[in-house]
Amino acid sequence: MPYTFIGVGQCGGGIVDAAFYDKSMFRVAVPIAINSATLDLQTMKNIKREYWVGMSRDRGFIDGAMQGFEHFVVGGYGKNRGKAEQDTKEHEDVIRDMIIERARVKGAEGEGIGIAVAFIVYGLGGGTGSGAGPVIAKVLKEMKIPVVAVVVLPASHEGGLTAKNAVESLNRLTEHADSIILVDNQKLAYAESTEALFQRYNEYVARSLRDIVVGTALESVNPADFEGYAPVIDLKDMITATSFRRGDKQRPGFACLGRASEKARDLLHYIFPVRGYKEIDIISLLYRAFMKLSLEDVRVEDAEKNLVLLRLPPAYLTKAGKINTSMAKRVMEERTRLGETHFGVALTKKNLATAVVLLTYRPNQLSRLRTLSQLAGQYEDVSLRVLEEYEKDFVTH
Ligand SMILES: Nc1nc2c(ncn2[C@@H]2O[C@H](COP(=O)(O)OP(=O)(O)OP(=O)(O)O)[C@@H](O)[C@H]2O)c(=O)[nH]1
Ligand SMILES: [Mg+2]
Repeated sequence: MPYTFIGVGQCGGGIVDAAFYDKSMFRVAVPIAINSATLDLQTMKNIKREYWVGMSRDRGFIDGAMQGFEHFVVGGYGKNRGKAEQDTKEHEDVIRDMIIERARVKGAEGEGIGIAVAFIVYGLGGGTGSGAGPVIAKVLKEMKIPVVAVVVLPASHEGGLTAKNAVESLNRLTEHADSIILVDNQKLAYAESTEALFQRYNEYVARSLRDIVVGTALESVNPADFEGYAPVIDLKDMITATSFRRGDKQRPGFACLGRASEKARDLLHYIFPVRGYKEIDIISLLYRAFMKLSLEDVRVEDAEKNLVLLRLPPAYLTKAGKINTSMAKRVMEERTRLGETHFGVALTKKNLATAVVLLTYRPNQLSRLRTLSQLAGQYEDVSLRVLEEYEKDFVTH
């Protein structure tokens, strides 16, 4: 099985659960939901018990199938990041074996561990995810598995402890992840009921990730079959687009994502499929994705690098003029400071044209990281290391 999606804690579990709503995800990836509270695991709709890993305060990691699971996995860490980190470190070997076991059972035999890329997903502000997440990223890296971290920034109003957890967790994660994709709860801060919006936000993030993973793995184009400009990209491109390499040093970039979609046929034509593919303005689709970035206070044109994956019904690539992919590429190229755009087209069987963009920044460009670092500093004497050290790390000798 090429990929694994590891959701840690309530937030991480929620996003991974939403990603596996589409069953085709199970064909390309193994889900793993790690949590210290059975109740949270039970709220998931698509990730069944066989994919659960419990965290018990006195027994470490426990397989979802174990007798008495509910009895041992209770309570959570209640925002105690340090304790969750410590417990994970103590039982590192167990979680490593569980990951290997799960990926191997589901994957092709004899292919080693068989994980081409691991996604680790969690909320930075809590205890379980923010404590265990970076340790699990380290375990994955030690197995030479590329790690894409999808992590959720707390909103500023969530307070000092939450910001401190986020800063400490990011400090550690930066050492191990290849790329860091930020989802910012500040985007929901002005809404009346944040909790109710979590699910919709999780679905938005999940759809974007799914487009990239399913689009590149299961529905990639064969450029020779199409008239239009339809380059193929894969998850390696995604990691290149969301990390920085200078000399022999590699550092995770800090990326955000955006997604927009549009019906490819209107309802009448869909019911009587004669012709009916309407023209899609791909540029406005891109602009709509830019309007819905997962991070507050960023400018599209400040991104160092970017990536876009368009998913289109095949008809759009055969009939000339339906979609101008070269123009879309130019729009992206005009919005990267390093002049590095990764542009890909994939197919979909759905009645939808979608654009997913990833925009990658250096940490110093992101005011949200500075705000959280300040908030954390007011709570305790901590700061976000990457804001001081990231650029230094890149000075070549
Ligand atoms: N976007 C989003 N954010 C969430 C969700 N659930 C929690 N959060 C945010 O994530 C942070 C808390 O993380 P949780 O995932 O609840 O904590 P945990 O990892 O379960 O850790 P514990 O403290 O042990 O419960 C807070 O900043 C919340 O705002 C969710 O479903 N979606
Ligand atoms: Mg929890």
